Amino acid sequence: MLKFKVDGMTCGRCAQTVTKAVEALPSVERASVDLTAGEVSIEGNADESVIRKPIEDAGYDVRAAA
Ligand SMILES: [Cu+2]
Repeated sequence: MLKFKVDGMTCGRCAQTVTKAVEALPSVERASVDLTAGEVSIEGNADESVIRKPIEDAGYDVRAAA
């Protein structure tokens, strides 16, 4: 499992947007957002470079792998 710190997620709608954006990747089985921690957890074998783009395209900042 991969975890990323993502900036800018403030509510359930943000969480849903990020989850959907990441789950649209074929290499991602499941994504979940922890709003309190500002983290996105990803199951699957996607790597960081692939995950980054859809999250940033959705308007959020990927800070680092958590
Ligand atoms: Cu929001």
